[in-house]
Amino acid sequence: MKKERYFSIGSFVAFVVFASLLLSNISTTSFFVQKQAFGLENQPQSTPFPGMNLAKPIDVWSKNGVLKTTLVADYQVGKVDNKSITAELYNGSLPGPTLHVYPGDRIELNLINNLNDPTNLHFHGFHVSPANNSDNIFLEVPPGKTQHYSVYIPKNHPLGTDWYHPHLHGLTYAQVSAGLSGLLIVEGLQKLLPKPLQNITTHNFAIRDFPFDSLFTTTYNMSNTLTGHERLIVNGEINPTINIKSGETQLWRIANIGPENYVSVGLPGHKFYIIAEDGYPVWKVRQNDTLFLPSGKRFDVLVTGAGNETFGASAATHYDPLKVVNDAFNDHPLGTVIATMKVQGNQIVKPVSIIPTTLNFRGPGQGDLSNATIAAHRVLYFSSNDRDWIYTINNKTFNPNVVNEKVKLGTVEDWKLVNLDSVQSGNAHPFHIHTNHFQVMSVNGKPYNAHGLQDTVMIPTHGNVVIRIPANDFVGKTVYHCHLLFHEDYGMMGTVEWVK
Ligand SMILES: [Cu+2]
Repeated sequence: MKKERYFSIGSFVAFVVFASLLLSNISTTSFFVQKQAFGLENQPQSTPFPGMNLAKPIDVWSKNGVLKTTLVADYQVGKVDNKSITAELYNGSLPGPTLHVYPGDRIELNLINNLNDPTNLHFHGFHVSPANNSDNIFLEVPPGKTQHYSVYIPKNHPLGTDWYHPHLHGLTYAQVSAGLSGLLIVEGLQKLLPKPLQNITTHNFAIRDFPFDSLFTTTYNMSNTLTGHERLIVNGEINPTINIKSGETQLWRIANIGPENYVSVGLPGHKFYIIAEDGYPVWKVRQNDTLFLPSGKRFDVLVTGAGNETFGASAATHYDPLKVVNDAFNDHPLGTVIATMKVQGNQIVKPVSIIPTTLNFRGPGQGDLSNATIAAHRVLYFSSNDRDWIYTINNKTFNPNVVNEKVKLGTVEDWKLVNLDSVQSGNAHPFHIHTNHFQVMSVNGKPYNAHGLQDTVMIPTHGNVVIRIPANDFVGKTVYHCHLLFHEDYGMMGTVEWVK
């Protein structure tokens, strides 16, 4: 049954890289063909897949300090490209409902499992207890059962964009791929901005690949990008339109909530001002032309609609594509349009010239860890055997019954993450750890100028990253892992216990 095993992931990745290189030369043509195939010649307009009958996410807000809600994980049959697909969705929408909370709130959530397999829930980016029925990924919710989650969010919780998804070892890849993920926003980031920016319009960009070909769920192949069936979607749509006025500044929340794909995005003629990374406000605002998002990554950015002078148009409305650009990695052809910004040039807003350079945010712990006292140094070696599908950390596959690393509460540690995979393998591993955000100290031995803390970082192929992790506030056992969820399911995960 598993003849696809001969098609190793290494060679698959190599092929994708090769195919992407080819496609990068013909991106204009391929996009045109794509537009024709989807009947999108009269861009821009937001377009679900032809025949797709999946609902769009609704927004759920906390009230009086409590977010009370129910997530039902269930199958949903839909049609995409005239092919029937079976998605796995929360509450029937793709992505799942967008949950909004404030620091100090409590989440009271019922997860109803209507799937045929066990599942559970992880609150990615949350600085909360990993124990009991909080952000506990060791919980297993059997088919037909309901699990109640109570999550107490600290008053000084970081602000920004997080997300939720199943995290049951062995099934995470398949379940997230099939559609189970959604945004989880800790509100209040705008209040850190200068007054005129505190009520700006916000837009969410929940980016992921869809649909996931069921063939690949059963063969566990790396990706179905090769079928040409998979598309980058934003909030369940292909190429939605974002309205902005010339000179208007907006807050964009960009998140990669897919299971494994990389995406690098750019908005030609515009800058991204990063005010939060991985749901944590930066201490220094960084100005970027592009954003690189491996699976799990989030950026909260300020974007200002450029005036007509940038484009030489006369007081006209113009369209600027948010598109896949050449950066570290990409699984989609260069130039693929993710969303279209419609700039209304005839309604010029007086530009706000006060994009801040720093943010005043006091989160858990001490913030910038550059001068922290280091209590321990650890080294983790990441290694892939693509032929036999064995993915290890320190030569071991995941074992939920052991504790790999014990970290004392209140201390700060340096972890050197080493990727032993060859450059030819194409295996870069996005590292993610639960409960505490970390600071990147160096990449391949070069000091890294961190602008804030993060919870997801790429370990380059045949390279290394040193991260500095503070153990704040919570005790309990949780995990760190590669966020290519395929690698995670096949072993590239370890346990960490935060201890008193
Ligand atoms: Cu990996």
